[in-house]
Amino acid sequence: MIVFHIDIHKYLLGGKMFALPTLKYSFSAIEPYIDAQTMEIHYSKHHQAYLDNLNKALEKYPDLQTKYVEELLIDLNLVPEEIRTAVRNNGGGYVNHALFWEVMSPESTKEPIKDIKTAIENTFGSFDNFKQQFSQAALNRFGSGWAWLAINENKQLEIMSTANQDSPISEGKKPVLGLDVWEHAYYLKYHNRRQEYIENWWNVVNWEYVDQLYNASN
Ligand code: MN3
Repeated sequence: MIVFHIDIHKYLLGGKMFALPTLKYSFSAIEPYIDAQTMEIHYSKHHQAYLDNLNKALEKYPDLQTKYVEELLIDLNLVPEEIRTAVRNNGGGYVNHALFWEVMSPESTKEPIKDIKTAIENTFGSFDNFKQQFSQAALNRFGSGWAWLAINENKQLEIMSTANQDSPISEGKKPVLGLDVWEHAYYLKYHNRRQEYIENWWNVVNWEYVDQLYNASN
């Protein structure tokens, strides 16, 4: 029995087509770290496009529309071959971004709190060590992709990175924190300076939410 994330699978609206999750803060709320124009384009154009293309791919498959997106991603071999790549890219893009908006907040505590704080310290020695390793994973991702903190098969925290819109879910892991390092996530403000984007991003991490997700997934 697979236990899904509470806050991702709510985006599936009772057997209807998938919908764009509500952004809980304004486009300018996490400035100056992420600028309003980037947020607006990222959410209303990029995320919308992943959603539209996911829905389009599933048009001929009403039985798949009633599943959680995570169920489609967890074993892509069960998805019909003709839409497998579309579901991998757009289903992945859909859930990755749904998570990304949630793990950011204008009211960041700046540092981990509660259980996720303890878990990070136990696994990585300190928050600073973790931050360094995670940032390196984000920096080293060649081309487009994501850096993740995920819970692995042994219920251990693990830093990982995926290419394109591949989800850790497809590798049997449960993401609790993700950083989008596609150029569309930072280029307007940071141009080619991915490292600066990554450093600044730590100021907006919603550790309250990451802690909830950690507890719900563990
Ligand atoms: Mn993106």
